[in-house]
Amino acid sequence: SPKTKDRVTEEDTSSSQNSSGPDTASVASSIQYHAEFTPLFSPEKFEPPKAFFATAQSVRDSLIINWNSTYEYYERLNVKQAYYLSMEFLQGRALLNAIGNLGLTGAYAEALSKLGQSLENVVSQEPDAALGNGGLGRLASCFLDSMATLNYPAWGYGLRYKYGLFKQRITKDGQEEVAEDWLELGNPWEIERNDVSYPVKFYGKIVPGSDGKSHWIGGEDIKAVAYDIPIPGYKTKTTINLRLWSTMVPSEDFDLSAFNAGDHTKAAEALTNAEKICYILYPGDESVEGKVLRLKQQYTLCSASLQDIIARFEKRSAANVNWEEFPEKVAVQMNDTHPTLCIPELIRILIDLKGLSWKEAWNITQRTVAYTNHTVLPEALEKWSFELMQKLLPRHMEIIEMIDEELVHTIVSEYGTADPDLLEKRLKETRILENVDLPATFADLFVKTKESTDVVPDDELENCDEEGGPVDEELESEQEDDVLEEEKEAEAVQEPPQLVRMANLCVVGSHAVNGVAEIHSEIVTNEVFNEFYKLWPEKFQNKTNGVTPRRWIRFCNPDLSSILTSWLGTEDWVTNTGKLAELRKFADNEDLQSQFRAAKSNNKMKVVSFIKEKTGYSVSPDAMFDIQVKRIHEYKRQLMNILGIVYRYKKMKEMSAVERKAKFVPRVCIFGGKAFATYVQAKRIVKFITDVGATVNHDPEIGDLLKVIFVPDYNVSVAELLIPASELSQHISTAGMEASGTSNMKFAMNGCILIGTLDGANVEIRQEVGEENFFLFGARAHEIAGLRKERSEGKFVPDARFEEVKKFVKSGVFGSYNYDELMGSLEGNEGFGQADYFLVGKDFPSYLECQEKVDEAYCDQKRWTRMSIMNTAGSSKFSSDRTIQEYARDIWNIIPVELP
Ligand code: 4GP
Repeated sequence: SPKTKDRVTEEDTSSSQNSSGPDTASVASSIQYHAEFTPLFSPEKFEPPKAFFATAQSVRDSLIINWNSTYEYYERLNVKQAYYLSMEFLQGRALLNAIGNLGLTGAYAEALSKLGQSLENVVSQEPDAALGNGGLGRLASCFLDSMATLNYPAWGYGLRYKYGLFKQRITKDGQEEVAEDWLELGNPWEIERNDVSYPVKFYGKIVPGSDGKSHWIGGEDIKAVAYDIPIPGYKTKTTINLRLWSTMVPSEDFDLSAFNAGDHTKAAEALTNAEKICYILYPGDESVEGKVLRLKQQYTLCSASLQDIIARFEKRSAANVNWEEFPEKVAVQMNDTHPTLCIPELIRILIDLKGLSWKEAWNITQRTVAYTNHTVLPEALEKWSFELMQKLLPRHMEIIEMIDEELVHTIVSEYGTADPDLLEKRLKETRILENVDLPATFADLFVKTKESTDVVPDDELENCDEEGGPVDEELESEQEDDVLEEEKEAEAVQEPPQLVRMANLCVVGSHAVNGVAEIHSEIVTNEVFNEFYKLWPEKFQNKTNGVTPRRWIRFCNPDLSSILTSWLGTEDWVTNTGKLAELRKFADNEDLQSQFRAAKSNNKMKVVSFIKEKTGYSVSPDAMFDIQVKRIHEYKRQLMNILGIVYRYKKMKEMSAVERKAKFVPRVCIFGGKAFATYVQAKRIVKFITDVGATVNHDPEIGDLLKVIFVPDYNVSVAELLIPASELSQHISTAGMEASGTSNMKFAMNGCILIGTLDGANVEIRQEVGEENFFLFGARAHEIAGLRKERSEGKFVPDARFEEVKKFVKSGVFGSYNYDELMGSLEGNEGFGQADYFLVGKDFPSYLECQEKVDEAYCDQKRWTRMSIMNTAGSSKFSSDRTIQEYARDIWNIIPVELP
């Protein structure tokens, strides 16, 4: 974790002091109280880890008071609430944010200093809560901050993973993953709610009951227990809840007799099966075991959250529960397709447990649920094995089949059967079930379809107890093994797999579907879900992402914050980023310019020491800080960035020292980001970047003219340190592939200039900050398909510079690692996959030319600083407050409720 030394300035601590809050003395005594009574640390000393824990617990006391008042008030008013369901919340650290939002930074800084500690040091003890991978998870966390700040009655629901996203170590072989035990010392922010738990069932079978309802019996039962994390809003009493579920086995299911008989392993099996659901985020799903586990995770999140939401609705309705009113009290937002099972789960509960009809349940569900799409990458649009789902969630599959049948019915009646080919194409695109026969009522629609997709009859149900009583226990415990066996066999036979398309289910079951930037929403309607869009255009919306200006300016960049407050004459910009636009009129003011430069330079100094500490490299604070930090992915094209650097290095080497100095602006090129553990090509890219760094950084001819740094273990806290220090940042995805991006917004807010393609939110950022303040290059989204075709047909004529750089890499300048496969991916050679699918070769020349313009602009510091100011001034649209207001107004239909 980064050093936070000097991050909380004098100005910062005094300006956010809340006059009505507790004073320094009472804060100090609360910290001391917790230090004394926390059983986690030895009593004698008050060392930083203990100081952090005691401080956090003392802050939590204040949060709980507000959190209880918020909850009671909502309960009393019985307001409509929105629930944001997400498999990921990338919260980062909470302490600085919490005391900042409470207006208690000053009081805590002083109290800690009286106790012999510095706030900076205490803050840096906190491990990042990394319950997410990247953009989608961090977005969820920004949204929570905005919901609370804007006083919206809204909650988050997620899973409490025992291990966060892995820690990344960089070794001579590249990336190494290490488990992140973020709960090792306990989590001072959470409140374990043993009184809030729900049963969750897997496997088993469905039997009709004498009451006419379907009963789901047998199978494996686990229990989901709530852990609550209070989320404070900025300068408001509103404190909302992030409820995370942890899984365990119900106590009555512990096999005491097996344990006493000495079969400890058998007795512990159920325990482990339940607990492992919440071990890690995204367990590898290449194996069938991994797939089962992921599906169990997703269902646990949906089932426990919906049971909880329904219990709250029933409690608030008291004696007269009117289910028709459910969508007027509840909005459920599915963050991507991971919580898709909300749809069949809500229907199941309403029909099987509450006695509603199919029609009523379907109508209520659709009015309640909405879906956000975060990616158009086909591999990320989840598809689950039909058979696996049928085994694991038999009732849900019945419901999904019914939804699919209704969909077929809708399409057939909408378009008729006059053009069977077109109809078939439409059904193929929209159906929830893939490679599955049409429902029986439509069996004769296309004879062709019927013949080619005969379903292998499932004999499993024949094994079930005919009477409908509980199935033999042994048989039950073998069900999981059966699934694994059958899946493995199916894989071996290579039949077209029968699949459930979760994204299609989301679109059909939701009343609103949104993309996360204008260009992405267009791709969603024109390409990804075009058939659905033609059917229900009114469902589709755009909600351009945003980020919270509290964490991403106010708290991470105190130097810039005080400049903004003094030039704008108010601190209101923290909640009303529209104010930032007023900065435009001072863009050429010399005083503002020199303050902007001084703040940047101070932030760069912190990064210089951080880099030294983490990598051992010394970099010059006078060089341009050029940063690309994000998940490592081929479409994000870190490869193009590093090849550009290699080209620069080669040119430098070909020149005399004098020429070099005259031609090139000194740069520190910083990379950071994690590669998914099984994504081999991404890991090669990490290795390549570190190899280039090892050569360039030790080249005495080059010195401070060029340094290449790979910052290990990029996470939220590292971002909070790097972004304020950035001067140029790279958002260079193949056009049409990055849904939005959110770091681009954080960089722009912090006065960094972007180099990028016309992709995702770059398009809107460029519009807002002005074309002249954005470095644009590369092919446009609408050209990509044609270019790929051209490329794969061998018609692409590579630029000489591209050929030159590849040859240089292959010559072995960067060590003995075999880069054939990495470089091969740019060629389309036999055996290396598709020909440069991400079009690095195509965009490389315009990228290099654009980088020359960057150097030129940087040489004129007045012009550069103006551009930097214009980026901060133009970033007002990208506050998550704006995004959340749009969701609240257009999708959730909720209004702010301010506590008295
Ligand atoms: C990400 C997208 O890749 C990114 O463009 C977007 O800004 C972010 O979601 C938030 O909307 N997607 C994911 C994912 O993180 O897992 O699909």
